[in-house]
Amino acid sequence: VRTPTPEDKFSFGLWTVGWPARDQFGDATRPDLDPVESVHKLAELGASYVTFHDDDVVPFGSNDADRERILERFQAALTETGIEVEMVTTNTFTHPIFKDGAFTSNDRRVRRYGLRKVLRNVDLAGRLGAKTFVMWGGREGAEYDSAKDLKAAHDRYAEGIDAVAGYIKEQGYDLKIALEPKPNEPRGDILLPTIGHALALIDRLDNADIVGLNPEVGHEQMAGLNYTTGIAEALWAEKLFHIDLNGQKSIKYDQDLVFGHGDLFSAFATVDLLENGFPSGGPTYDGPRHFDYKPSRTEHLQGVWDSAAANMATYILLAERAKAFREDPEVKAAMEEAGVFDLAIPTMSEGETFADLLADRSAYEDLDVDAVAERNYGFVRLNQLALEHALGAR
Ligand code: GLT
Ligand code: MN
Ligand code: MN
Ligand code: MN
Repeated sequence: VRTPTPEDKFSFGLWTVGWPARDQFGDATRPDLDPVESVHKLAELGASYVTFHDDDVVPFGSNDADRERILERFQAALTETGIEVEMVTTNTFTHPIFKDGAFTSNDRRVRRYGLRKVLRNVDLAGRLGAKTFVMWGGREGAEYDSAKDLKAAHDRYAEGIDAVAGYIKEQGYDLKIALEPKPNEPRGDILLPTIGHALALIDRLDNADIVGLNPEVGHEQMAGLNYTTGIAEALWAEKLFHIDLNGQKSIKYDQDLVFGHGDLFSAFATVDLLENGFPSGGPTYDGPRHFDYKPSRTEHLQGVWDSAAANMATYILLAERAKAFREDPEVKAAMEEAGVFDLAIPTMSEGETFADLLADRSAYEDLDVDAVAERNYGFVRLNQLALEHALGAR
């Protein structure tokens, strides 16, 4: 596999490689990593960007002087390596104050504290030149349906997001918000569980223009959904502001595996869409290829860096295979036969009235329904061509 270049736009959350592998059932299996060391190591491996939560770099509760000193040292590492911060996010889930959520906690004191913590980090995002501000509301939810006024919860969620967006505009930052859906874990049920739910809420915001999505592969798959279809809808709605790539094997706890180490063939389709776009054109994603995974608990530091490199290698391989797939004349012919390009033709002609449609006997009265029904679409053959390309057999 070739080595990554800046054109690949690879990006890593500092909380990914920095996870000391403490889980629900067991203690940490690795030492804490110094974010400065992570920046250097990721730069060596070929990444171009890092992302982080406030608390990943500056320990929760640090005073202003300590915070400034830590940030200056961190910024020196960025300058030294050329690594840029493309996205910043806020941790509103670890400290016990957030046990009932931040923007949707039943306790107004928590909501106001959460908003302040987020705004503080929006300022940091502005200072570091980040383009995206991710909001993953992992604690915004409940275990019990009786625990929340769910109408009020959606009001408060929308209020909080609109407030952050309004602040960004007031300060004049070149920053967009990307909401990250997840169906459950750590809460029993999380608000905005999927891409579709989040899109529906965004539509009703006052500041919808700067609010979009950061969909994560595993989070959609935890809900049994197709990630590629999900990000396709976000692209179509011009709301795919950022992505979290990783791996997940079916509906179970959030695995955060290396990209491609879950549903590999689905990962192929995702990369094909990201790299090559829709078959008949349309909005494309040209933002960072951001990995949000966890190096497995069995791995020590060598395994951390091996797994970071594995995300990028897998993406590069799939991008090469997806390019070959789209360029193959046999594939183009199979897509043609399958009607893939015909779907881009509007169903009613330009300027056609309902009267015209109703008068078109060929569309209904004279249509040989049984003959049309006999069409062979050839989707299986097309899928096999995709699989053979994905496996490098063509
Ligand atoms: C947390 C979560 C991730 C999100 C991070 C951004 S926080 O690690 O599990 O999926 O992307 O807030
Ligand atoms: Mn996850
Ligand atoms: Mn995660
Ligand atoms: Mn994520």
